[in-house]
Amino acid sequence: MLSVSNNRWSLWFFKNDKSKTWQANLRLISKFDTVEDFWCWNCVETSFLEDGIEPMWEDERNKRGGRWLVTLTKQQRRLDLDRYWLETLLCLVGEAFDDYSDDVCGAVVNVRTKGDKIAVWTSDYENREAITHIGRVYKERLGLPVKMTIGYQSHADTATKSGSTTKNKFVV
Ligand code: MGP
Repeated sequence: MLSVSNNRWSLWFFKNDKSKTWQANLRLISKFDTVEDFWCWNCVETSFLEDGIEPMWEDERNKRGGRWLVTLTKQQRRLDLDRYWLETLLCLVGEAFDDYSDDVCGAVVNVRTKGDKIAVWTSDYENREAITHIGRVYKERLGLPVKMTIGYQSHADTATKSGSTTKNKFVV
């Protein structure tokens, strides 16, 4: 739910885990001064990372990691961006990736004139099993067509790329 107090909005998520108390299942996702902030129209980048992880390649949890990258066409900003970003956040807070949720460091949205991007960052580009599971679940949760592929790239490759694209380590 979105709640408001003192003109600040808070986004809360409720995870239905019967083994926990109702209050323990309620999680504060984030606070925003305006609802527009949440939808990121006024900013160029929004990151949603686990507490203690900074949204940069250099962070200890990211430096051997990489990202599942979803690239959007210009038309998709209007059609899909909000929906994809919300679904991405719900995947993270709801630990949608089962036993591999611990590998997930966070998610980042980049709003760019050349085409927006949404990515899920994970901590180790050598964890093939975790990465492919996360990629498959993520693709399904976004409702991407089976024939559309998404790629996983290591941050090391992204940081040292020379051209405009980074080679994929995995594809689903
Ligand atoms: P970007 O903002 O992730 O993508 O990186 P953008 O703007 O779409 O550009 P493109 O390169 O994908 O076409 C833009 C630039 O910001 C990078 O080339 C880096 O110089 C810098 N940068 C981005 N990130 C995520 C990092 C980071 O984690 N660490 C450092 N040091 N620089 C970064």
